[in-house]
Order: sequence, then structure tokens, then C-alpha cells
Amino acid sequence: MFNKDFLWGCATSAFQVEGAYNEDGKGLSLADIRSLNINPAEEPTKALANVGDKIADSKVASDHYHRWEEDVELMKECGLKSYRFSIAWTRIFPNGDDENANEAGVLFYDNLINKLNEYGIEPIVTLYHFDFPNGLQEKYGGWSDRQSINDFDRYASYLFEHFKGRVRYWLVNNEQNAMIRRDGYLGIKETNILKREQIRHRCNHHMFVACAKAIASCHRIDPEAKIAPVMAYAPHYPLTGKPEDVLAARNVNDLYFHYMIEIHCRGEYPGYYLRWLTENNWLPEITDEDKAILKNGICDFYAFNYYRSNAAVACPKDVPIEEVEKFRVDARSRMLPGLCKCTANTYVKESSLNKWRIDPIGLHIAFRNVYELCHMPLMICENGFGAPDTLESNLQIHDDYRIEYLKEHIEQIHEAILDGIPVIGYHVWTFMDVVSTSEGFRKRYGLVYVDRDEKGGNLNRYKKDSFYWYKNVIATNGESILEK
Ligand code: BGP
Repeated sequence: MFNKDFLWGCATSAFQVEGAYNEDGKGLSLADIRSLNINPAEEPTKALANVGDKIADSKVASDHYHRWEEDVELMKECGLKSYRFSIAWTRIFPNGDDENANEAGVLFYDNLINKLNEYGIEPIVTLYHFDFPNGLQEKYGGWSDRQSINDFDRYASYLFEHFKGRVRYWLVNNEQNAMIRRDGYLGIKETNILKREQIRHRCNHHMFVACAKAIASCHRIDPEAKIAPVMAYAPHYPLTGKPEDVLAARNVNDLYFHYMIEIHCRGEYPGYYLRWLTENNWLPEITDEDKAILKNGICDFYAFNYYRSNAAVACPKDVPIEEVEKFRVDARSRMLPGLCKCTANTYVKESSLNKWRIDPIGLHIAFRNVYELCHMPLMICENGFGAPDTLESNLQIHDDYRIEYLKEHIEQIHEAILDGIPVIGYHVWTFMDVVSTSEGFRKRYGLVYVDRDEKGGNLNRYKKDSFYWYKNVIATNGESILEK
């Protein structure tokens, strides 16, 4: 049984849904730049080559900035209990550290949050979803400089004060562990591979300190509010029973995911992580003040995004650094020499629609792994199925594949609840179609279709079959799934 207060919701992020990327005083963010493909040379991945004007970018996105009222009406019709979205830092402070907040930007979120509150839809607000202000990047190099910690805290504190009493759940940042693997989101231009990796870990550390500082500010400014970071989580299984492969899987889980939980929930870097940084000459400066901030900024619950699982095998020590770098962003084949190499899990079926190895049981395992480390209430902030949808001539969209995916994952949430794990909410990625970070509008996730593609489109909204299905799940508090 799902608790009667269970937050059945949907999620989006500012740069992927809003559009109006330079309207009403908004400044440019690194996510805008990456999406607009202004500097493709900085992140020459195959996927990125697909993003940009050819597909539809953050300039217009789903035009939520202009159509938010229509979108919220649809959320009400669907019966959402919560809506997870992000505030664009550059709408509030266009350069990141402006003296005064940009009134028009603040007004947009005032209107949105007030309407959600009026409709009884819990606003769950991410402070930072990949969109660091370009102004601060140009001024001092973004997260690589310590000044970013204070600037983020100032921005976060402004929002805690302004929305006090109107926002009860804050999410600090989205998928820091995914972000530090993507140089475009960190504005890293360094070409030397070793130095580049050192910068990534420095950025990572500053983000941890900024996160803890913002959590402490939230506790001080609005003690009633709850706050947590959001991690990208994919459990990795040993491909075989060989101890070397079992340890390799453990290494992936610890070095990509679990170390974060320790820092966020215990306020300390775990030994295995410090050892890994030190042995590779990547250890950033960690001051006594940093350590105190980390200890003082423990989150109230833990949030993660889950899409699929993966497998791991042992990896030789002598893999050339160029090879490691080549597969850095590809979660399906990345490696850490001497520690682990990710590989496809042939025991999990591959979807012909999007080539994902879909693993609902992996979500149950994820809950057990995460809860074991944090013993805090858990929230799923993203889970969804990305695929090209077909808008039929009668304006219907029959996305039974998405319904199947969501159903199988919600069943596993129930399994976790039966295990005694306090799961407080679940958010489908996404409510309406948004610009995918890897494939623009070619890959859709929404319960609501947005008529937009590389040729343009009228941006009209059409409810997919999954919209009606999820509406029924919410109306029955999950019983419609469990009783079958
Ligand atoms: C997560 C991000 C989201 C979203 C999602 C799907 O990592 O938090 O912003 O984009 O992945 O990924 P993609 O858009 O690349 O399909």
C-alpha cells in the first residue's frame, strides 16, 4: 500500500522545458551554450553532435515559459500531487552574482508556484539542474573556483527567503555525479587530460561544499522546509561470480554513486574515495573550513534518478589514459583502470525502441543499496522512458511501451515499501516532452506530447495514452497497478 500522502508527480528542468532563453532579462547558462551548440569542440561526443538547431534547442524548448498556465491546468487534470521542476539561476541573477534579483524572472516562478499551491500540487524545486551561469564561468572559471560556493549559497538563500512557506521541498542540485563527467556543463576548456581530470574533481568538491552550505542556509532560513541533493543512480552488477568482477562492481557502485551518499548524509569523504583521488593525483584542496561545512550541511531526505542498471568486470591497470577519456561519458563502457570496467548486462533484455537494457528489479536493488547507507526517507526524482512517439492523424499517441516501463518500475517501488523503506515520492520524467540532453526532441519522455521537432511545430499539447493511465494510477493511489 502506498501511503496516503505519497507524492505522485512528474519532473522537468528549466533549460529543457522553458525556452525564452534570453527573454525578460535572463542570462545565458552553460546548459544553453551546450544545447545551442555554440562550442561543440568542447565536448565532442557523438551524442552532442545531434543537439542544436537541427533538432530543437533551449531557445524555444517546450515553450513552457509562455504556456505554463496551460501546462499547470494539464497537471491538475492528471491529478499530480507534486511537480518537480528547476529554477534557472540565470533568470534570478542573470550573471550569477548580480546585486539585485531580476524581477521578471522572479515573477515567473512566483506565478508558477502560487498556482501549484492553489491547486494543491506540491512544488518540488531544484535550485540547479545543469545550468550554471555563463557570467560566472567567464568571470572566474565557474565551479573550479571557490568563489562559486558563496555565489551559489547567495542565490539559494535568496530563494529560501523569497519562497519561505510556499516551497516545502528543495532539491539542491541535479545529478552532480553525471555533471562532473560532462565538461560542457562545467565549462572546462583544459586540453591536458590529467589537468582536466584534476579540474573535474575540484569542481566536484566545490559543489559538495556549496551543497552543504546551501542545506545549512535552508535549515536556518526556513526550518520547516526539507532539502536534499539528487543523485543519478544505476546499480552495477558483477557480470560473473569471479571475485575480481564482484569487487569491480562494488568499485563502480562506490566510486560513482555511494561516496556521494556518505558525503551528503554523513558529512565526510569515505576512505576509499580519498584513496582513489590521492593515488591518481586528483585530490583537491579540502580545508578544515570545508570539512566543517560538510558536517553542518546534512540533508533531510535522499533523492535519486533511476533509468536502468548496468554490469561491471575487472579492468587492467595499464589502460592508456586516452582510452579512459574516450569512454568517460558513456555509462555503458566507461572504466577506471585497475578498478572496474562497465559492460552490458546480457541477462537484462534490450528494448528495440531505444536500446536501453530495462531493469525494473534494479530499482528495488537501488532502494535497498541507497537506504542501507543513508537511512533517510527516499524520493525518486526521475524515472521514465525516452523514445520517439508517433502523433497519429487523430492527434492520439499510443505509448504502451512507456506505460509498461512505468508500471513495472512502480511495482518495484511497492516492493521497497514492503521492505520497510520510507519512499515519499515518485516523479515521472517528464510531464510534457522536453529537449532531451542527448537527442533533442528525437527522444521523448512526456505524458503530454509537444508538437515540436527539428522542422519547428506549433507547440500544441496532446495527451498521450500514458497521461490517462498515470491519472488513474494517481486517482487510485497505486491500487490500479497492484490489484492486477
Ligand atoms: C537525466 C537528467 C535529465 C534528463 C534525463 C534523460 O540524467 O537529469 O535532465 O535529460 O537524464 O536523459 P536524456 O535527455 O539524455 O535522454
